[in-house]
Amino acid sequence: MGILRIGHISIRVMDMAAALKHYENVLGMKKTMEDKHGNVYLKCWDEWDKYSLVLTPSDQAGLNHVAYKVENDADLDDLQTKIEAYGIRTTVQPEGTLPSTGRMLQFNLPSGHEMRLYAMKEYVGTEVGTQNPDPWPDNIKGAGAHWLDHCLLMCELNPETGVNKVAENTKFSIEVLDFFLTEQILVGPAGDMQAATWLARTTTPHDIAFVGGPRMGLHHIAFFLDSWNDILKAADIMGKTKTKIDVAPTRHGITRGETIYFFDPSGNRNETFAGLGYLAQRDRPVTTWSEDHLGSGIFFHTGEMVSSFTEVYT
Ligand code: M3P
Ligand code: FE
Repeated sequence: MGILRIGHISIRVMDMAAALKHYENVLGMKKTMEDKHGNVYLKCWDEWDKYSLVLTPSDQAGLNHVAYKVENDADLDDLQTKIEAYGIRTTVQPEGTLPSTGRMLQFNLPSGHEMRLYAMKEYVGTEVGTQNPDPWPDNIKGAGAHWLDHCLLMCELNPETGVNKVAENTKFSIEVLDFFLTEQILVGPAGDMQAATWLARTTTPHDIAFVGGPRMGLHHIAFFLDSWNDILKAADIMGKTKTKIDVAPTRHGITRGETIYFFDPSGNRNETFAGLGYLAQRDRPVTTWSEDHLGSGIFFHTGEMVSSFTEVYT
């Protein structure tokens, strides 16, 4: 079957204690493990595998890698063949390279971002279990995020030189990783340059997204909340905890998601994303946003881009 869903994100943080406090108290994640190198592993209450976020100590913020879970171990061999045939080198990291995790197929997207695929991660169960479960656990902290939802990677885009890593990543993700395109922003004189794309493997509007910018980087990691009311409550928590908000609660035209953007203490951008804007079916026609409607695509209410939003990232 290939890729199932996003599995985890590994990011760098500059102050582990502050980062942990943020992901526990603002997002509501729980620490499940720490390794001998000081890397900290966390999960959300509604997730069943051991971790979805790895924090690694560093003197600089940013992305180490993003990992997606495949259905069967043999998918890793199939995908390795396909990725190599496309002209991208891969390596296989043996089981245990990351704790509680099986072997990982490692490669770089055309944009340079490191991606890993794995089939096995230790099952620990959700906070409510599987036997006559409550709808939510009693010990929810902060926003009580359900799960890691998606990531958005900034990819080099330079119309002058013709470098467009958004388009390259999109082509690779569709042709080799079997993602499907749900939405795109097309810009340029002919309106045919992919400046941003949203792609899915599951039935949510996106499991990964690529946006063009001056350099590659991590734009944000997003965590799922149920409803607009949960978004309001999450913003209340950010106010109470003096969390730096980038964009206060609003709605995306693209994906129809309800959103807040904010930063962890190291400056990694987070998003709380609510509402399954629509059921993303494989045969759904691709939604296109033109350059003159870009602002509405990103922030539907104001229809205006916020410059810091695309200029600041790790
Ligand atoms: C989302 C989303 C950008 C658009 C972001 C959209 C960075 O984060 O979840 O749909 O331009
Ligand atoms: Fe997002």
